[in-house]
Amino acid sequence: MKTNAISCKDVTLKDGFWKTRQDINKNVTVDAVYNRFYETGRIGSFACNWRTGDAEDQKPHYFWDSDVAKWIEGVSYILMHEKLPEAEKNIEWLIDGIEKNMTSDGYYNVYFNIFGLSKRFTDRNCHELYCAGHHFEAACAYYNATGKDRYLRLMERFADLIYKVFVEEKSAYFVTPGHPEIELALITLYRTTGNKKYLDLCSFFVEQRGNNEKDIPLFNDPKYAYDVGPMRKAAYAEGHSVRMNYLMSGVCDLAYETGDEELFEACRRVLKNATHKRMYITGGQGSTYIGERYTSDYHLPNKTAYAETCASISLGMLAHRMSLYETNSEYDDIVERTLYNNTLSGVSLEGDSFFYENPLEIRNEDYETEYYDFFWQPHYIPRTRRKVFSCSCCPPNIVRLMASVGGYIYSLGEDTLFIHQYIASECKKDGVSAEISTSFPQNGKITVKAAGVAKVAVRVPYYCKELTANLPYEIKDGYAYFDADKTVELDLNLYARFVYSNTRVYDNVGRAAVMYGPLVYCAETADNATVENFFADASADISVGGDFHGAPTVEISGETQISGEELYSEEPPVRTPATLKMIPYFGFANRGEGEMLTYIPLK
Ligand code: FUB
Ligand code: ZN
Repeated sequence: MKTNAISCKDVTLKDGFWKTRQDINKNVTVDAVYNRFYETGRIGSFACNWRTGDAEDQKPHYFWDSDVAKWIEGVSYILMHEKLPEAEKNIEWLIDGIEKNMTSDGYYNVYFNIFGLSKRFTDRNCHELYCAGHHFEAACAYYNATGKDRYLRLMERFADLIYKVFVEEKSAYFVTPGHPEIELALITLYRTTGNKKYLDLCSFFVEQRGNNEKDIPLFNDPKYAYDVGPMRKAAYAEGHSVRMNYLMSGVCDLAYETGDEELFEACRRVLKNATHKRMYITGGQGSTYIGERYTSDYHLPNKTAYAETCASISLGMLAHRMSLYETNSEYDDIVERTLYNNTLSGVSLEGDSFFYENPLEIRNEDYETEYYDFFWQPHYIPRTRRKVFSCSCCPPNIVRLMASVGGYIYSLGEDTLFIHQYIASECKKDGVSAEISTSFPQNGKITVKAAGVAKVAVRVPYYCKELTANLPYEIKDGYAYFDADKTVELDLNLYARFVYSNTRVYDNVGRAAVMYGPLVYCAETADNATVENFFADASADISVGGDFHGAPTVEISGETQISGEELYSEEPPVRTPATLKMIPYFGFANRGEGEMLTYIPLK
């Protein structure tokens, strides 16, 4: 059953786990990202006045538009609720740059406007349509927040040009974008303007992908940007993870608007492969930095996990869209897994530094090895977060995700309000109002009040073995349906548990992860003398307590096993009973460089 989205504009977060993070995003991250983008030339590039001889490190890159547009989009979601005069002034300056430099036929890209408009739309891997898409998303968000339509009108001109070049003239050197994203953005543009041309353009890009003679597969690999065949037949999560998630989000939006069940079935197949065979327990995706891509089923190495922050954010975007197309708690479980783990770990607790890659294990020795094979250098992930990256897609993605998290909580069916995520908040839309009060994920107690609907349907997460409720309910598609005339009081009865991987995940054989509700845990040397030689007793109780930035810490029991000095010995290691303290994975690497372990060896 399809339900209607309730956007973050109609939702206000109340004090709690996510409100704290939204405040950090607003008070710290927004400026931190802007300032780094200013220093690195990204902001200034919108004036399109870089010339040979100017500072090389300020020279525009062909996807800088996307970085800044994502920042504008994120700020716009905040502007839906409150004023940020300085940021709004900066956005107006950026729009001035777009307006002044947009060509008479409606083209804008900070790289091509400077380095050669004659080269526009000639290289499929130059991200022009990806950048355009991020501008469309930002322009719609800014318009929806402020009512100011200058940016939106400029982007309509750009979209009209793209339609003319790609659909009517067919004059571009390629047919579909090397980096998808524009597909989902065109649906947003269609929804915002009501212009069906943008829906048609999205449909054109989706139907043509893997289905035309002109597109040359990127890096000679048809899987890389999903050129394997018609999207309608898509069955596997292949290639570059972020590209795939954005693409399938666009496909899902298109299916939603057109009711195209065959297209949606492709989303089901791809999501199933992605999340049942190719996803880290943290919701991370893309097992290797080579191509930032999926590898093969069950190949999920811990230390070299790429698990890009953008990949988990975009996986959440896809799963949320799918949950609007059909009610199925599994989709929202995926959203929740990404949000509380691989996405949150992408930003420091203070909000000013970022992980691009999110490993599941850090061992100091890997970073201290002096010998590197000349031809094969292992890729180990930075142990601390960075302020900015040369390819800085993740930080502004954090800004917009944090600012729009309210949009993942509710949706509206015919007579039913759906609660997808347990986030303390209030919503008001079309005569319907609701309020969620909770300290989740500290515990599973949740109160829901709703008015203006007959029923309220709350997701029963996969880890809830026993749902306690003050009122009778019926379960359907993973949701508990209650009459909405009374306040619903729930307890998901959260508990800490060991979670075992499929034994085909080679790294995790003989190990287990620890979870509490949606939270994955990790052990760090900041809390433990060593994390290396601990072997957990999975039959012992896990103690839950304390508070780590709004979530509990846990302690597991087991033993340490320490050998003597010999490299080899017939003496078994000495075993000593011990405990291991673990914190939520999202908080790792906030206390300096140290070792970290997510999958714990078992006794
Ligand atoms: O290529 C643009 C963005 O940078 C992608 O979405 C990320 O994966 C990173 O490659
Ligand atoms: Zn990224």
